[in-house]
Amino acid sequence: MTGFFIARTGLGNSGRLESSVTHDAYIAIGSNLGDRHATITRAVHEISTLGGVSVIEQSTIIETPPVGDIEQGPYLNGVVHVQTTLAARDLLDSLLKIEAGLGRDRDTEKRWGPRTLDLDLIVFGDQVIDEPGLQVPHPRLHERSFVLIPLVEIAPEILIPVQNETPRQLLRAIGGAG
Ligand code: A4P
Ligand code: MG
Repeated sequence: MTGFFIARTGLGNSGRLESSVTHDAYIAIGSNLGDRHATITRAVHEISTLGGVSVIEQSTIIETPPVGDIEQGPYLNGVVHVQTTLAARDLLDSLLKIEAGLGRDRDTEKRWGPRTLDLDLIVFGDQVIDEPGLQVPHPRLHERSFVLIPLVEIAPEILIPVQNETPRQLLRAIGGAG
């Protein structure tokens, strides 16, 4: 659900302009390098301390076989539900900073290769955004069981814009594969 009104507009403690509208957003977390559990725990903690962001629920963290052509170790994956007064772009910028702070180095890694931490903004209320550096809903969300399984656990019936289907329907459509 989106568009929930709270009576406040102004600068949050992040210094960014926060609106009076709260959005339900879902963040997918992945890690397959280093101490995966510790990294994910720290990432969720850092998300919870962002100004204008409240963590509502976290899925179970599951171990998943790596998807893609690159040979790499298994991932831990999960999804976090937040409510935020930030704009999608500001939330993503904060997530990219958390990734960097927890050791992710995009200069040395391959696309879809191993990473200490991947934070993807997969859903941002009912918004559809397709801009350089920001696509929401995440364009591969509906193909990825490592995203859909934890999303189904905490939000089985939300409507995913563009696909116009629920996580439960999308997971059933890929038969748990992908
Ligand atoms: N960007 C645009 N939109 C978004 C968004 N909604 N959320 C831009 C996050 N980032 C977004 O991101 C590259 C750029 O995408 C960012 O700078 C941002 O501006 P990235 O995280 O470096 O890209 P990526 O993660 O390599 O690619 P992508 O497309 O997110 O792929 P996936 O699907 O995350 O694949 N196997 C298992 N089992 N578990 C995994 O978690 N992950 C991948 C990565 C491959 N195989 C996996 C897993
Ligand atoms: Mg990513």
